[in-house]
Amino acid sequence: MRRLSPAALADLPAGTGPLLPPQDTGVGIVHLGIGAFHRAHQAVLTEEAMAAAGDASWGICGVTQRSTAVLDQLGPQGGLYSVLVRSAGGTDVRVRGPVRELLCARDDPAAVPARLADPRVRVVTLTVTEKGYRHDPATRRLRTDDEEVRADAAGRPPRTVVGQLARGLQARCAGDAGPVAVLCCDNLPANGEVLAGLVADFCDLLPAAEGERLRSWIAANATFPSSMVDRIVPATTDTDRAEAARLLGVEDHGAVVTEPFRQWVVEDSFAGGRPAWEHVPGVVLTGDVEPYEAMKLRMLNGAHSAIAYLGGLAGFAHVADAVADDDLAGFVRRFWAEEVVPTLDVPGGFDVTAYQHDLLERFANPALRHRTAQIAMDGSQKLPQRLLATARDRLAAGGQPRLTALAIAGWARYVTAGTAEDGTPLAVDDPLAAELARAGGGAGGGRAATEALLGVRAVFGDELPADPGFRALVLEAASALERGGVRTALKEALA
Ligand code: CS2
Repeated sequence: MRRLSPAALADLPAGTGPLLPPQDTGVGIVHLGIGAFHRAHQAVLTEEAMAAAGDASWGICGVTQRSTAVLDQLGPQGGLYSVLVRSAGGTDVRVRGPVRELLCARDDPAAVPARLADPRVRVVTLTVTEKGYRHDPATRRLRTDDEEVRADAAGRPPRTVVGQLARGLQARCAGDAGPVAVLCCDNLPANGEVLAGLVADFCDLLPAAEGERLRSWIAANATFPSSMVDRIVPATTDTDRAEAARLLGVEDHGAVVTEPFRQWVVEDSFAGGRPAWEHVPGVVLTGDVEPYEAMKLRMLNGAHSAIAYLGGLAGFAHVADAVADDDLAGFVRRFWAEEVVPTLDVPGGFDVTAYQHDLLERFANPALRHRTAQIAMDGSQKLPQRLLATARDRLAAGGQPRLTALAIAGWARYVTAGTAEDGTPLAVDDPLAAELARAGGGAGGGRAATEALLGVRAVFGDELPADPGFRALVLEAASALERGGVRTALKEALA
């Protein structure tokens, strides 16, 4: 079968082509971390904004950090790829064309700061996952003892994300390339502010005068808006690519799969202008993203992680199957209503009851095939903002966050037990895997392993594990998991 390419666009089925002629689209955005999530979320919404406003100057130069897979997928296709939007009712497909250039940072590290210094580039977006920032999840500061960070600060062409940004901003300063906004789109609370802090931490590693010059250029010329991003995007499989080919009549190596829902709440603070996202359904431009961020991270992502660990241990490979289980669905409903919602400062006019109902429906989407193992990845980087923040706030308010504690104990068991309850091996894919194994790996996933993991400061910090109430709840849940597995622990926690 013929492969998707600019030349093949003329033969696509009606209504499935890009909204703008790709060849007329100029690059105004550099995106760091061009994986499936970016292609199904910001890239789509940006293409729609360009089409709505008739402004084709916000095309995207996509940077992949290490993997050349995206280059192999999209390069020969002239940056084109299709988005399959799946629901119980069927699949909608459309080829998207906002990605105009591709770069691999590993193969050409000097090219990234150079690209960031183009005056036509006015927005830099990022989806590099939590671990990509090389920060300490508990303190949210740059790990300035990280060898790669130090090597970047010493002056080599940068290989870390924060190094790339800092060197790119330095190159903009040197070339007088004008103001720019750096827009973090990862699942971290106050993500813009945190990223600005990481760049400032990097400046501290530079020779004093150089660091100072960059800091003052940034203060005058760069903004770091926060944003909350939401769209479920499971990893693409061969079956998905086969479906894309069937629907389009061409082979697409870069296809991505997602759900109908999409949301992007963006702090409207763009030093160098921005795409007209206000025209796009699903985008909210606001002065304060924080309430939305906390809500989404604690509700959606918190429940996702709970389902990944407890569901994964109980042998559920997919989210939709896990929430079809009455005990797990009951757990999720009560986790939200009794423990998460009371910690939220719900945005004005927002219906948090409807939100819970809709979230459970999204999780139950039978067509998405979202793997629990995919969500389980990098738990050390996800736990603080998804589960620990809820536990901390509930305890401070005098509550007993038993269900949150069970999810945390589920994580500890998942990363130390070796196998699920049916004997299937559980892989631990986490930047702190070695440290987690050192701390609790020999203990077979039981209460002792959980107790040992509470000492991992990068995840738990100092205060929470010292709180006797927190320890008691987590260890009680760990004992229940050890005694009778997920089923028993759920029943006890819900009793
Ligand atoms: C998921 C998220 O993999 C994960 O950790 O919880 O990717 C989730 O699907 C998105 O944040 C939804 O917006």
